[in-house]
Amino acid sequence: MALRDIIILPDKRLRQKSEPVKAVNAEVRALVDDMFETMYKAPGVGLAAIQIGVAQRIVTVDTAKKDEPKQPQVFINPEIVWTSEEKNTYEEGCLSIPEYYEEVERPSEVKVRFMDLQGKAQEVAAEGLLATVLQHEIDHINGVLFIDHISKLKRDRVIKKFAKAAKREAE
Ligand code: K1U
Ligand code: ZN
Repeated sequence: MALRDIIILPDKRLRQKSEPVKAVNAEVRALVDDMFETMYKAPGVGLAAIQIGVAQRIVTVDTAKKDEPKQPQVFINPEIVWTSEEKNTYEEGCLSIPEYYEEVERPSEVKVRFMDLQGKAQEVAAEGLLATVLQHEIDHINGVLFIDHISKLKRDRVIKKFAKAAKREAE
């Protein structure tokens, strides 16, 4: 296992659409191990492969609370196949936009089709935090960030702040 660097806004790779995984092989399993190590270390409740610079449609999630046993979940080529009419607002964060949190409204329930680590097709019905995190991560593999769901004023402000920080670091 290896800890990977998480890429940060304004890195252009975050706007890239990830490619479907063709076969679940040893390379994919090793990448998933690295993703969990990186996600737990951050710490985060989710991670998309593109956040460590790998443009493959792979997502890891663990929404277990601190006092609960770990509940690692892997979603390969995840696809939202149903969303509820009912909406839910959650204060989201993003490991690629550190220390910025904002309320985002999304469908409160989703059904997601995906492939598991055995390459078997699966479907999950998610609600609560899992539904929010899955939508956030599936956005990542489509090059969409949670700030795309907030007002333009707030989005422009945060993009400017991170662009300035990146410029300062490059100097
Ligand atoms: O994809 C990511 O950037 C990870 C992100 C996922 C997420 C969080 C909240 C709502 C939607 C999606 C994070 O995990 S940010 C860190 C975080 O929320 C957290 C960290 C430790 C404990 C609990 C939450
Ligand atoms: Zn994120």
